Amino acid sequence: MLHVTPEVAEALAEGRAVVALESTIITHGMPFPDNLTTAAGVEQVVRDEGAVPATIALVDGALRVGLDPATLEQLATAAASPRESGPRIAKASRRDLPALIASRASAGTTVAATMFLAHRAGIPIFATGGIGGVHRGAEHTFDVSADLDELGSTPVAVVCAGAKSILDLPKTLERLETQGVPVIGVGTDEFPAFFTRSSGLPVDHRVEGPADLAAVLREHARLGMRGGVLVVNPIPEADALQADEIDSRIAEAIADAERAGITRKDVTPYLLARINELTGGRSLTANVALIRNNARLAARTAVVLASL
Ligand code: PSU
Ligand code: MN
Repeated sequence: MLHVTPEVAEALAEGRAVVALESTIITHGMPFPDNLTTAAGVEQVVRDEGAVPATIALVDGALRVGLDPATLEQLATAAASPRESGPRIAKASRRDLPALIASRASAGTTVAATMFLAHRAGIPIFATGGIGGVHRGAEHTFDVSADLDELGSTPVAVVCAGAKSILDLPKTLERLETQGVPVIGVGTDEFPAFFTRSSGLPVDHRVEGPADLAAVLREHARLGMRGGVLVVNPIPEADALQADEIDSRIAEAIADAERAGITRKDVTPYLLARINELTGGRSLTANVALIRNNARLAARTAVVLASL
């Protein structure tokens, strides 16, 4: 069922380094044209490190692993705009795949859906910006991203910059602990808060770079563990935002979402777009920098893993 590009298929068959990349970040995470330049740039970062990028998406009912530039552009130009009443393209978490395939739809795949598909394609490592998690107020709404359950059940390493404080980070970490997901800090003792390097919340294990990280991933694989590994890589110092400022913009965005009655799968895309507006685009610049930083780490780690 997977349409894997010849480049990705050959790399996998030869045991070379491949890095999976998600596509909801393109369709629902950033505005056009920044989404397109970012997606293409991130693929180039992976290539520059000697690995093969495999961006995963649903295109006209086909599950694609590896996208050509024209398809990347097709997804990017269909990106949802917060100014429109409804998105022009679907956001597919794992559970959305069967119905969207049956109706020949196109969709960006979330972290959960991308992990699920990467694993089926045989790709053990995946880079993104931030994961979904337990939303603030989840004790009332039960809004917990399917990303966390996928991390608990699918053996793929996800390299991210932590999670945005649109989420309840302590509860997100509790959920990961319950699910048996190792959270590995790279060059940090703290769980990073996406736009900032620290959250005040400790990670249990720290590594310093790709070689140490690959060793952890290798042991995780040798143990045959059921779920994934969450690798948290803080945003580079030079690109980080001021904590007090971004926290108040995030609080405003959450209040706006409540006032506008945004619920369910629209919550995260709405908040990302609103934060971008409220920061005058500075959140987007930071977002691009941290994704590139994560893609670099994932590619370097994939190269070490391929050599083991
Ligand atoms: N967080 C971000 N950027 C993103 C997303 C989350 O900082 O682009 C996207 C990812 O694709 C993630 C999804 O898997 O949102 C989570 O959505 P939900 O909260 O509806 O599960
Ligand atoms: Mn949700």
